[in-house]
Amino acid sequence: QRLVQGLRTALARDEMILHYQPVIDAKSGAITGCEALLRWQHSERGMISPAEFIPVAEESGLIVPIGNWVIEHACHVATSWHKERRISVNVSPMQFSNGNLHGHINSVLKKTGLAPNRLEIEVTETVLVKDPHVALDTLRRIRALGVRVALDDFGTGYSSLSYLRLFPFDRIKIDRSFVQDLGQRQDSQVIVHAIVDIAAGLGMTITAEGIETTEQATYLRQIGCHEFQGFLFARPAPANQLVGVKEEAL
Ligand code: G
Ligand code: G
Ligand code: MN
Ligand code: NA
Repeated sequence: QRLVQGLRTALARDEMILHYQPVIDAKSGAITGCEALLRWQHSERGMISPAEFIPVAEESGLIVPIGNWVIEHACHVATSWHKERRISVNVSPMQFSNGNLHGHINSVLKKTGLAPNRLEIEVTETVLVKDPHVALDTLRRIRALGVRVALDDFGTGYSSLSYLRLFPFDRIKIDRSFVQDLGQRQDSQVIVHAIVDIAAGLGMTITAEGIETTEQATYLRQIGCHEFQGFLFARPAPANQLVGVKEEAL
């Protein structure tokens, strides 16, 4: 496939870039961190979405070197930010099974000097499905470094609640499909409220993602959601174009 060929040389050609989307405190509106989101600027096809090329990178195994680059680049950029701001990085299941994820993170932290507690790894529960023992061992080692671990896209998988018992996540991110239904569907309101109560009861921080309306933000704040992320506040942007959060959104 042509995409695979292009992916093989994308890093060497400097075609991979990271955009950053701010995450804000639900009460104060202060930026608490940013999520790094990978973009591929293809020489002929222009910007290709990760939704298109991440699956190809996973099938071909190229996600391991690309994912390693994402971690190193994101940590390097974050060292120039405000000392309180966190950088969140998405990690694919294959990075757990192939390659030495824990060792790579450790060496990147040493090399960049980023405080471990400013790095957060976002995993989806698919990481835990494939090989739970290997994944849990790696997650524990990463967490032992002082790095935070978040469960991404929460609510979209199969047995989400059992994963909350299996591993002590620092944060859960409520999937945007729930957030976007909040105005239309009362069942989504009930489910999101329950997720927030469970996660808070377990001592986890809750981030809602995909917030696009003030009504969604108001409801989420009211039920005790801690942090917000979404187009309402800020879109993903290159590091040098990161601007403040839209005041009128708060
Ligand atoms: O940014 P966007 O909405 O286009 O991202 C689409 C999907 O790609 C999301 O599920 C997101 O988690 C994933 N994604 C974005 N950047 C990365 C990355 O650096 N690594 C991995 N594994 N997935 C990513
Ligand atoms: O799977 P993950 O949660 O990592 O995906 C993050 C993706 O969500 C990114 O591709 C980002 O562009 C997208 N995103 C962020 N905020 C919003 C939003 O408010 N609305 C929509 N539709 N997508 C969003
Ligand atoms: Mn994510
Ligand atoms: Na998500």
